[in-house]
Amino acid sequence: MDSTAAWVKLKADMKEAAASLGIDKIGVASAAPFTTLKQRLLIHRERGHESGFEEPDLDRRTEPALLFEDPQSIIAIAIAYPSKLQDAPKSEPGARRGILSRSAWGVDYHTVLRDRLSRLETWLREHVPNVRVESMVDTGALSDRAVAERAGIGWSAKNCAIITPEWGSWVYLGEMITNLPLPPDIPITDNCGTCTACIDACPTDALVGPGQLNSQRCISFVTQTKGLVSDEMMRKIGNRLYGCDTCQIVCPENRGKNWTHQPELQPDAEKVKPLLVPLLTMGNRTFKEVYGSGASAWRGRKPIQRNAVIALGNFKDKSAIPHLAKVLAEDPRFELRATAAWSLARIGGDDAETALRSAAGREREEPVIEAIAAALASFKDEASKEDECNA
Ligand code: B12
Ligand code: SF4
Ligand code: SF4
Repeated sequence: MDSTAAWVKLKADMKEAAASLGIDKIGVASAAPFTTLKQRLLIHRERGHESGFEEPDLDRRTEPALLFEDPQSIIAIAIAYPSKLQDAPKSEPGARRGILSRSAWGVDYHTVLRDRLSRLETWLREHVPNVRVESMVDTGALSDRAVAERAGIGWSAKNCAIITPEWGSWVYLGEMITNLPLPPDIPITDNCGTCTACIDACPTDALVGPGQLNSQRCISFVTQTKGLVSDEMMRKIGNRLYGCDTCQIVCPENRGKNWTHQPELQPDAEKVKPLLVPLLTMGNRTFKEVYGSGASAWRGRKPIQRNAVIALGNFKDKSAIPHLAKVLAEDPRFELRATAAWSLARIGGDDAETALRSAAGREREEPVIEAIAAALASFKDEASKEDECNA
């Protein structure tokens, strides 16, 4: 195959076949270097706004030719996922629940997109036997959003997401570098206009400008860290166990958009909105059984359990005190014990204070000793406030 018309036809046939391959949107980008993105990524790094989850080599991030011999085009795909939980169990006093972000509902999207990319590869091979491809989803060196933007999948929005006119921003992205000179698509016009709903709604002001995220302040990032979390961030995390959807939920482009046609991506309500107390003592084996096939498991169980401790504190439900006291007394991980101290103080009351005092006598690890001291000091502050009120 060598004439331009033949490549135009192949691309048209591929677009027609996409739905039957389980792909919701497909586009083609040129494989030229992403020069302006490189500048952007440099500024992002200089400002300290990276998360640390990105590929560190900015040349590899922006030059497809460093990843693939003689690249001719990049095929970008998008798969739509659900945004609404049917029959969601209620979070009630004595039975509080946390929530996983929509990006962690159903089977891990990496698995699903890799499957769709491999179907696409098979389809391409049937038409061009000597095709060469290199597929990637999320963990590859390229910026999935920059590729999708260039391939006309959607525009790069103020909340940083790629928004497609058809599916909103509830799409996962993946791509395939190829040796096929497919004609590129045209990028889509930005439709954010004067709207700033996402920037206004972000609980931590992590969106420092349109399309500019300080990842260190993004709740999605913080929920995926393994260490101790600042007091400010713990308050803002609310009951999020993994990820954050706020800047997408408020987006008018997502209004009424909920996609239920990809079978693997449909949520199990009990898993994605689980009871918090049982999570505290969930062993590794059970965690792997329940969450192992989903996208939230990649950092192991510790961040999710720490976030469950935080959520119980934020609910200020006194029935959680004995469970948090047990974490403080018995959990072998200092991050969980220190966080439990914070949560007990946030709930407050005599039982919480007693649990903290008894732990203070036993605890040997410095970060936990400090967390207990800070928690007990907050009781003192409360008591002196009460004195002032009663005076
Ligand atoms: C690191 C990472 C994170 C970090 C940092 C996110 C960020 N915004 O940078 C954290 C952990 C916070 C995160 C969170 C989330 N992530 Co994430 N993440 C990534 C990852 C691995 C790299 C992103 C990256 O390099 N960011 C650096 C920024 C600077 O570059 P970029 O966003 O890639 O590129 C854009 C900018 O450079 C911008 N740009 C270019 N030039 C210029 C110039 C100017 C002046 C400006 C303002 C902007 C600008 O345009 C580019 C295209 O949009 C990608 C997968 C991948 N390999 O690309 C997934 C990815 C971006 N994440 C994704 C998702 C779903 C999420 C969450 C929604 C998950 C959740 N529910 O919690 C949140 C959303 C948070 C948010 N508002 O962005 C999807 C996005 C899908 C979509 N429709 O856009 C991706 C593509 C994974 C995937 N394959 O589907 N993520
Ligand atoms: S994911 Fe949450 S914390 Fe991060 S930018 Fe969006 S609203 Fe803000
Ligand atoms: S909320 Fe408004 S500004 Fe933000 S991404 Fe959606 S349309 Fe754009």
